[in-house]
Amino acid sequence: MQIAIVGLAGSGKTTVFNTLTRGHAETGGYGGVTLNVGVVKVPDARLDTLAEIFKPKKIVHADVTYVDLPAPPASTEGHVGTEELPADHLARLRDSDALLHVVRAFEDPANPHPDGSVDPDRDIERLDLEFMLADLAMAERRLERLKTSARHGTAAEREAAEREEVVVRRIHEGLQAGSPIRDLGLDPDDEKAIRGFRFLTQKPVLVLLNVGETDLAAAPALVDGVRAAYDHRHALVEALSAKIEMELGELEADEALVFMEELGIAESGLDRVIALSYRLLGLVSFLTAGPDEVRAWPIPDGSNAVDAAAAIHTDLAKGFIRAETVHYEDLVALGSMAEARKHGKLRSEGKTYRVRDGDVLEILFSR
Ligand SMILES: Nc1nc2c(ncn2[C@@H]2O[C@H](COP(=O)(O)OP(=O)(O)OP(=O)(O)O)[C@@H](O)[C@H]2O)c(=O)[nH]1
Ligand SMILES: [Mg+2]
Repeated sequence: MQIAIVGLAGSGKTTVFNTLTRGHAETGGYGGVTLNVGVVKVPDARLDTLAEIFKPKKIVHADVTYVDLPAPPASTEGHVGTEELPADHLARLRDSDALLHVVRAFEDPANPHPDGSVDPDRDIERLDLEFMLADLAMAERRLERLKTSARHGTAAEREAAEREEVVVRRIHEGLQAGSPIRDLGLDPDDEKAIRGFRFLTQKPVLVLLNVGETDLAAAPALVDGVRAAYDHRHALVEALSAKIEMELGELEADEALVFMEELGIAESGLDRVIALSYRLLGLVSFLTAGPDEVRAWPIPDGSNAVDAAAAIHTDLAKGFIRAETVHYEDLVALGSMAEARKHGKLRSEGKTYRVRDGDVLEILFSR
């Protein structure tokens, strides 16, 4: 699973990327052009608790890949800025499963906003518009081509083309009226018909307001205001001080606590952002635990026991017999698999069992 960090130039994308990945990519060159890629472990305290019970050789977290992309050039008459990104950048953007939209909300006289003022609502709208223009151009080209393909091919091909045309036309109309695709409430069949286009405004988005280090106290009110104005589906709004988080990440744990106390902040916002982006991807984690490893496995919410088995290995899905299942809370309360079984908390579930976040599974299968 991959999340693209997007935003206008100088909004703090690379600082956020460094914070998430504990990396040291170069920041501050206004209008950066490099692409940064990093893998982030999803924090999960349950793994540590399970490790105390199972004493495994290793602990494996779920992970998410973050891609830090340069801002797209602004569109002009006849030019769609986003489409003029280098091909590999555009491919990364289209291939991402969700967007982390970084918005400048920090004041810094030494580093003034190029538009003369800090205005998150304006900046959000500007990048959203760029992505809507990119999707609109794609939809227009597609409709043009469908005009011919709807007249050719077999009956089944013509029917598929007609169905696709209905969806693309709806998207086109929505975009022209200023609605991102994520707002249209497309059903799964519609989504399947347009999956190949990897539209940008269809991806779920987490808007991250990058607030100044001295403005943290005002952040909740700012978030509320932006949320109220940003009334979209599959969209979350949060705030973070990227600069503080980056500095915190470079400190030892005890030093970090002192620094946080000085700043008057109770918790690091970083784990929250990672957890939120995980949720944004529609993922939940099931867990496996044994003497070799304790591990979190990401699966789409709604997956069944065979999907979970397949996430581990295709052989487990092919030869699936049943999934011995206990919920994390029950396992920890009872202290061992044997106790969980004794108390009737260890259940045998079949193929169609819908796996819940925090289920500890042991897949039984035949070779
Ligand atoms: N004061 C302050 N400065 C920040 C904050 N976040 C980022 N900056 C500064 O803003 C400048 C731009 O940050 P970057 O992280 O490079 O922004 P970017 O979006 O990656 O920029 P480009 O890649 O050039 O578009 C750098 O000088 C950062 O140090 C913040 O929370 N407070
Ligand atoms: Mg950058």
